Amino acid sequence: MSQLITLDEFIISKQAEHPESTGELNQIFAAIKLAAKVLNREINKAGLVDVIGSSGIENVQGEQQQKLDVFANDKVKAALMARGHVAGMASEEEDSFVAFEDPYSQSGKYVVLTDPLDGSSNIDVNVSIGTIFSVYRRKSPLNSPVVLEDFLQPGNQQVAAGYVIFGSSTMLVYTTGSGVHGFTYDPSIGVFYLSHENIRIPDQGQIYSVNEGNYLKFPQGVKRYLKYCQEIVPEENRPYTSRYIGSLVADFHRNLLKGGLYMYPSYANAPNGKLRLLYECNPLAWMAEQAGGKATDGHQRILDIEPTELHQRVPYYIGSHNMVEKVESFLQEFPGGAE
Ligand code: P6P
Repeated sequence: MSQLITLDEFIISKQAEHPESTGELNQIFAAIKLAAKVLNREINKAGLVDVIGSSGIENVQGEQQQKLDVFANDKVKAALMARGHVAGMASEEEDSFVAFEDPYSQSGKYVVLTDPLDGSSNIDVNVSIGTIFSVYRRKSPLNSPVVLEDFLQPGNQQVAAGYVIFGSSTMLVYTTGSGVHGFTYDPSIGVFYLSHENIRIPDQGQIYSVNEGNYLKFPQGVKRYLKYCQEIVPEENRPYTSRYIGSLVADFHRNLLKGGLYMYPSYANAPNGKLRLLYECNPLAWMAEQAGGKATDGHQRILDIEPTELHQRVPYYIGSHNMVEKVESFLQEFPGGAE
């Protein structure tokens, strides 16, 4: 019989392992948890109310903002502003970072970066989507507005990272550097219960996730790796299985639990791939490493990349340790671009 441990109780119990932490992170998690509950309610009735479809606005990424994108961004922002420990936020849906102006927030030690609703193009077709978050200590002095440098920190400086996945059930999965832990939401009483303590990603998996529609544009190493995955080698459990949901959070979550590799390579008209370093790649990369996996841009550790722009993109290979190393070996052996 598994115990009933709530997210709050678990975080407090973990705090005992980090006496230096002052409970402020709890407040940030409380904000994320609240936003997750509000989003869960809206997403679960999306077909019944006017929150489906495009807002008619193009975001800084050049992508059509979905109505729920805007709703999610506003709710995450409002929840974070209300708690004071967060001095500012950067979001996929905001052109620049948002400095929280009230004095209480300006005394906050942390900044939060977020993709408030990843995979939003799937909203209208009822496919899993997610919220990704990444927390840093600010570098600028307390009691002053945050500055861009507070957000342009390498992923190895994160103090907390995680995601909420709105799928067949709603889960919050996070790390603060002491492993990766998953909590499942019980909407009947509005509580997240510990359901996946200390998640470990298998070193080797048999699932690869990539948009093979881009195959002809991929670098040679990726093409060779995909052929490797498709070879019939029963003793190595090949061919692998191809699974691509089109929601990074959903593909990552399945690969985290079962083992697998997610790839978004660079290609001709996307020299840095599609995914954003600060609020998509870094948080999931830390979680992958905390669970025993790996995340690179094909050549270097994602968490060591020094950011230069808020919305910069990077090629992305994340998942089971041995699978990331395998695709890296193909990229090294066949360095050519698309032919
Ligand atoms: P494509 C969603 O827009 C996203 O950022 C990820 O969640 C997803 O894995 C990827 O883009 C899908 O991109 O180009 O394959 O449709």
